[in-house]
Amino acid sequence: MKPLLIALALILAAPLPAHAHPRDPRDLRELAQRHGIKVGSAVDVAALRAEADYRKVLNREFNHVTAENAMKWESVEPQRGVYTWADADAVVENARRNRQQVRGHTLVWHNQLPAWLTSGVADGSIDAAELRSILRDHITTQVGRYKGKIRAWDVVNEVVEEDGTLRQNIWLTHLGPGYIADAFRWAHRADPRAKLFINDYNLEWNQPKIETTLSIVKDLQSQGVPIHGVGFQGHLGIQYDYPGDWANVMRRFADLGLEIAVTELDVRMVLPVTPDKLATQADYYRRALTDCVSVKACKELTLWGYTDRHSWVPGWFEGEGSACVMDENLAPKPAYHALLTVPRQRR
Ligand code: 9MR
Repeated sequence: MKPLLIALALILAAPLPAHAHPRDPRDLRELAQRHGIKVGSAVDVAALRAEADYRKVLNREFNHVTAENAMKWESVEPQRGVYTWADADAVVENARRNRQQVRGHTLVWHNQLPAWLTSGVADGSIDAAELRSILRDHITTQVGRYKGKIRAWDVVNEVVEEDGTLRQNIWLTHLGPGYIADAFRWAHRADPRAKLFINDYNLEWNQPKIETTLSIVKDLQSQGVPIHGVGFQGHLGIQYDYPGDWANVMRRFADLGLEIAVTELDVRMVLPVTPDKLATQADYYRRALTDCVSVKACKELTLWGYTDRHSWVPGWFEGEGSACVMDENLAPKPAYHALLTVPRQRR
């Protein structure tokens, strides 16, 4: 044989490394397809309306979306009885046109409540009985409005403190711990097909929070309350260790029959950005997706925004930023490419 042919034969005969895929996905939609999961992003409605490039990349890359702020109570009912659905509708309508499923965020939370509600509770003009009916109406109205259009709802958000006690919010204080079960029941009544989630941050690693959240889920299940999933927000930072036990934590919830979602993934860093930090960040993103796809019940991984042009991080953590997979110009960062290389798992 001619040397050239020998070389060719050798190349063709060489086995692919075990993890190799014929071709890595081209974008996040293809990545979602490879793994059989949804890959989502939080949506900034102002950007969705005003920025054609933001809109184009959002709709190209993602098959799932969450309104970053537009479905929160202060956004949808800024004055009592005055509903402002335009922004939330815009997210849902854009999703429909672009074959994206939607996570509803969020029905019961302690933040971004309208002032009429918090001040009414504070000055005593809204008593406990009225507060309970206000919450029921809110859930019924909002879930009912989007019936059939929201795949999954974050029904309760951040209801456990870091020390594992129930969060002292207006709901616990005035309605008692039963507000959690009530919220799930009301949401289920308004849209029986929507998947109903409990959602929290630091649940990736915080032991007291994990144990309490597990016992909330078991308690709800034992009462026959419809709860279908747990959301791990996944707000990570490279200055902290990666939560190495995360996949095991996911499995503990999956063992209760819950669907798992990573609902708000981002990986911040202390500025300035360096190539080393970007490489570490890429590794954190890669590991988060790897953890999700190693657990059969993990069906969604959503980024809390996909571009550093619109990220909550710089406004909340002084001196930190660059938490997303694309930069301000929507250029993919190493983290974006790292996600694309995660091999498919048999699960
Ligand atoms: O990203 C959201 C930011 O624009 C808001 O100002 C902030 C107000 O509380 O909420 C941010 O989103 C939060 C989410 O709703 C719940 N988990 C934590 C997120 C980051 O703070």
